[in-house]
Amino acid sequence: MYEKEIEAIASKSSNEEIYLELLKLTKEMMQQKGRIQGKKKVYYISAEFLIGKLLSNNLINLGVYDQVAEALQKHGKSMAEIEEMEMEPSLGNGGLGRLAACFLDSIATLGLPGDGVGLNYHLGLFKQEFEQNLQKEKQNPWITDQSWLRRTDVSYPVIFGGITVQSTMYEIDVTGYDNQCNTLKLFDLDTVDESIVDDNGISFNKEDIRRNLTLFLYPDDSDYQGQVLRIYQQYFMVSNAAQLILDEAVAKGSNLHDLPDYAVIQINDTHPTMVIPEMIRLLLQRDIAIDEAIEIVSKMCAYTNHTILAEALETWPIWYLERVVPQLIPVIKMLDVKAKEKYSDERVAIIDKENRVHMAHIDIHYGYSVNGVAALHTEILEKSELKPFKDIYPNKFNNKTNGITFRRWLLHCNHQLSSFISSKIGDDFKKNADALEKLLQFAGDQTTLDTLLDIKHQKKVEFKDYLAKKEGIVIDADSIFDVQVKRLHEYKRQQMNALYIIYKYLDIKAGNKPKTPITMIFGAKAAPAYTIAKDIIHLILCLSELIAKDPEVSPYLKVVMLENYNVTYAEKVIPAADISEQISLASKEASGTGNMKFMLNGAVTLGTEDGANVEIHQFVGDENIYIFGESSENVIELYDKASYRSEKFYDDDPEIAKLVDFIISKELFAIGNKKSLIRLYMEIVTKDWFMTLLDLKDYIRVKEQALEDYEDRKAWAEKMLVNIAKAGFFSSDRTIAQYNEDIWKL
Ligand code: 26V
Repeated sequence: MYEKEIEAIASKSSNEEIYLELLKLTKEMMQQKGRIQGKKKVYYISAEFLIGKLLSNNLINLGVYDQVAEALQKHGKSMAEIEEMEMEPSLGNGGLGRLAACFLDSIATLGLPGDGVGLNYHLGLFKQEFEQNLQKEKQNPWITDQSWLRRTDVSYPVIFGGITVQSTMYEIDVTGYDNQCNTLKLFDLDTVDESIVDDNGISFNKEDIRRNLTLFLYPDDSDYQGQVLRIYQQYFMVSNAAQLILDEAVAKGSNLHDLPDYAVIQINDTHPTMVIPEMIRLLLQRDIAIDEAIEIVSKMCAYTNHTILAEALETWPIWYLERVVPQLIPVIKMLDVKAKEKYSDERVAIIDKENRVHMAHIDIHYGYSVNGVAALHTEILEKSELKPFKDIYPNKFNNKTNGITFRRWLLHCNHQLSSFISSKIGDDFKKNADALEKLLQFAGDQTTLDTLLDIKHQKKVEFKDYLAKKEGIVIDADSIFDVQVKRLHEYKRQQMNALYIIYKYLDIKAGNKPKTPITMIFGAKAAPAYTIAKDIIHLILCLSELIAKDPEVSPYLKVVMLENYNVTYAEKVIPAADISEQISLASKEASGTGNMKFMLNGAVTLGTEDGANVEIHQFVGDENIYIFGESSENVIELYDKASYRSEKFYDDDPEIAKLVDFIISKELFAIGNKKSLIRLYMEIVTKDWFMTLLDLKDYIRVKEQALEDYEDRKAWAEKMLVNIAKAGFFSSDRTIAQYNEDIWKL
C-alpha cells in the first residue's frame, strides 16, 4: 500500500515539500487506522508532554518507515535531512514530560483506550542560548500552519474569579506500533497573543490572562503574579479535562453514577490535582449528592508522585485559590473537613495551620491509588516522605518503575543497532522487549562484540558531524564520550562532574595524560529564576573555554555544553555515548529515564544507587555498571540528623579543597563572571545541600576506573552487550501493562 504515493513524494526536489507531503500522507494513514475503542478509557492529565518530533516515529509505528527511507535514498535523500524540516514541540521540561509521551506510545501500542490531556503552550518551555558563557532564555515557537495539530470544534467555558473564557481543543493523533490510534488533547485559548512577549526574552504582562494563559510552560513563578498564573493554567487544564470526560462518558451511555466504569484519571504529579474538586463540583451541579460525588471521583482518580524534593511538592496559600478559582473553595474546604474528621494528624491535613493547601494530600485522600516511579522511590515514599499516609491507607500505595518506548529510543534513534539486533535474534524484541535477553548468548562472540563497537563508533561519527554542522564545534570521534544530559539541578550534581573536570585538567597539567582522550558532554536547561543552577552552567562553559584554549590539555580533554538540549538532541547524543552519568545524590532522583535510554543504546552507567539505577544495577550485575557514593539510607540519616557539613570535607581534605578553590582561581576569573563563580564556590563550601563533597572522591576514583576499563575494548563491549540485553524490563510497554493491570483495569 501507498508505494506510488511514497515514490511520488520522494521524487520531489525540496526537502520542505517532501516533509509537508509526508506529513499529509502520514496523517491520512493514521486516519485510516481508526481509533482504539472501549467502554472505559484512561485520561492521562499532565502539564507536560515532551513528544519530540513525530514524523519518523509515526512512520515506524505505521510500519512504513523503511519503505519511505529507501524511496528517499533512491533519490539521494535521507530521512535525517527531511526530519530537519520538522519543528520540535517544546511542551515539556524533562523526565516527567518525556515519560508522559512514552506512555502515550505504549498505551496505543498495547491497544488500550487512553488519551493525554494537557495544554497547547504556544512558546513552550524557553529556548536556551549561551551568550558570554551564560544562559539566556528566548522564545521557543513551534506551531506552524501545517503541523500535527488539528483544531477541533470542541470548546468549553472555564470560569475564573472575575472572568470566563472559552477554550478550544486541539488534537494530535498518537499511533500505536502496529496498532490503532489514541489522541493527545491540548486545550488552548484563541485570545492568547504572542506579541505581548518581550522581543528579546520571555517576559510579558503576567496579569493579562486572556492573552497570556497558554503562552509558556512553567512561566517564571518567582513572584506572586507568576505563581497565580500557574494556578490559572492548572485550573484551565483540569476544568477542560473534567468537562471533556463527562461529555465523553455520557455520550457512551453513562448515567454519571457509573462514571468509574467509563473513565479513569491518572494525575501526573500534582499539577492536575484540581481535577478532583472540579469533577466533584460538576457532579454537584448535575444533582448528585455530595457524598456520592466524592465517592465517584475517588474511584476514578489515581495519583503518581514524581519527586520527594520538598520544594517541588506543591502547596498553595488558600487565598491564591480564592482569587483564581473561588468556586472550588467550598469543595476543597469540605474535602479538608472530611479528612480531618477521620484523621486528626496535622501531617495529613489538606489545609494546614498556615492556610496552605497541600495538593498531594488531596490526591492521596481522594484518589484510590498512589504510586512512585521506581522501587527505591516508592520505598522512600512509604517509609519516610508519605509514611503517615501509608499508615492510614496501606493498600493505596504501589510502585510502577518507569520505562521508555523502544520505538523512539532504539528503532528510531539507532537503526544500526536495532537492525543488528534483529539480525541476531529476530524481530520479536520490538513487541516483546524481554526477548533482548537472547543477546546474552553472544556475550563471548568476538564478531558480535566487534560489530557493537563498530556501531557505537558510527553513532559517534554521526554525532560529531551533527555537532559540527549545528554548532561549529569539533570533537574527536575516537575519544571517550562521557555524557550527562538532564535538567540542571543541584541534586543531579552537574557541579560534581565539573569538579571532576577540574581534577582531570590539573592532572593532565601535572603530566598525566589519558591513554584515550575524553570528551565530556553536557546538556541542561536551568529554570530562569534558579540562580545557582545558572552558575553551574556558567562554570561548565568557562571550563570548556579554558581547556579549549590550553594546548597542553586540549588534545586530551574537551568539554562541550550542548545549546538548547531537547528530545532531538537526545536522539543524537544518547546512541553515541560510552559513559552514562547518573550521579544524583542517593534518595533524590525519583527514577531517571535517561539512564534507561543510555543503557538500551549500549552505554555503561556511572552512577549512585538512586532511582532506577538501583534496578539497572540489579539487572546487569556489579561487573557491568560503575556504582559509587553513599547509600540512600545514610543520606536520609544525614538529613534527619542535620549532620552533614561541607566545610568539614573542604577543611579536612586538601585534595578536595584544591578542586573547589579552582572555581575562584585566577584562570577562571580571567574568563568568567567573578560574582557568579564566587557565589557557586560559597554555596559548595558553606551549604552544599546535595552533598557534592561527600561523594566527590569516590566519584573520581570510580570514574578513573571506568576510563581505564574502557581501554580493554573486548571487555567493554561485553559490558555494552549485557546492558542492551538486560534493558527489556525498562520498556514502557511493561510499565503500562502494570498500570493497566493494577490501577486502570481497562
Ligand atoms: C515541579 C515543579 C514545581 C514548580 C516549578 C516547576 C515544576 C516543574 C516540575 C515539577 C515536578 C518535577 C517532578 C519531575 O519532573 N520528576 C521527574 O520525573 C521523572 C519521571 O517519573 C523521573 O524519572 C525523574 O527522576 C523525576 O525527577
